[in-house]
Amino acid sequence: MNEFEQWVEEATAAFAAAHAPADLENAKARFLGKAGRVTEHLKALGRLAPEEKKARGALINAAKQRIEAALAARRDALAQAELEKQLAGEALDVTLPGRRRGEGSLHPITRARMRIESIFRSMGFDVADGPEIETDWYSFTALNNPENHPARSMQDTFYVDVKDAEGHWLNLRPHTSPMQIRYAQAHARRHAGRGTMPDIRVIAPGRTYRVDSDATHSPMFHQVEGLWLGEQVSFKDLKAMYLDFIKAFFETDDVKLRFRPSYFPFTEPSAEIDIMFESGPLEGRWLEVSGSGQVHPQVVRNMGLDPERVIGFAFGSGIDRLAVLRYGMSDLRPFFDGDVRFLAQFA
Ligand code: 2NL
Repeated sequence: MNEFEQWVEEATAAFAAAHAPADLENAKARFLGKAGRVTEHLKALGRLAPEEKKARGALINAAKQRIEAALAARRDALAQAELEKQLAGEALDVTLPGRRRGEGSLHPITRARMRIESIFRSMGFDVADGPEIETDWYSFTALNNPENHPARSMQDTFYVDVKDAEGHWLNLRPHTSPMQIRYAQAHARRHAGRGTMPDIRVIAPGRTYRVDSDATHSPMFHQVEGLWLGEQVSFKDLKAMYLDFIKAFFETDDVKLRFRPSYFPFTEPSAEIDIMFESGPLEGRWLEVSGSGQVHPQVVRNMGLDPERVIGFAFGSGIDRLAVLRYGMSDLRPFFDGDVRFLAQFA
């Protein structure tokens, strides 16, 4: 191996040993830089005779070109390696499954309420809405509750630290009846002074509050009340209508209904409504599902209507209780615990 081949060999080895661009530039300087080996020898040519200078110069230049070619090849190799490293770091595995966002769902009580609303709408009932913080008159007086009735006590009803125009504490409505009183009043005003008035057919679903808390009572619960008033509305309408509702809600015709005498200040006579399934998991047991009764004449009067002309019934059922029965639960508390593992089962 001659002197020049030796240079090329050494330079190629030095370039191969460089793994970073800076190392490569240092290696380059040792051969091609101002004080590098090739440059030193080119400078030394000046001291030679013309003949010798030409011959040796050609050999040095040939070696220089080969070293430059080796340098360029190594630069390309390092750049390519760097690019591949970068691409590997950014690689996407397009076969991985996507990250799903949970979709959420309606609360089972909301679903039960919406079911109840659509069943009653299909039977010609309107759906009322109204405030959860009520006045003493709408929650109690309009409903014929005497001044000393226990429902008015702090033991039974939640009060708000604000007084109404008559100087009574506002309350968290203990039933949804106030919405029906407001609805009936508006209906009476709209048809005042006319000979006839269309029947009032309305349900009032929503949150209600009582000082009560155990396996079957929550301080916040949901009620649906219904009201049907007209000139010829009787208990047989209530029985047929309520049985149709139960059949639609529980999706079965295998169910019986019975009335049991009861007492409420706002109805007279009053009755509990029991149902019994004749098949399925709840078969053979009478289940209490609602209070009901013929609306008390004083309550009809408080609605702005004439009890001599208008008669009818009202009922009040617990939405939570209906949902507990429909979903086969033994306890209503899971509805209010907010545990998504329970709630997701209804999605
Ligand atoms: C119960 C009792 C009942 C009513 C609610 C009512 C509403 C108006 C007038 C007359 Cl505006 N009555 N509602 C009537 C009877 C019973 O509910 O213990 N429900 C769970």
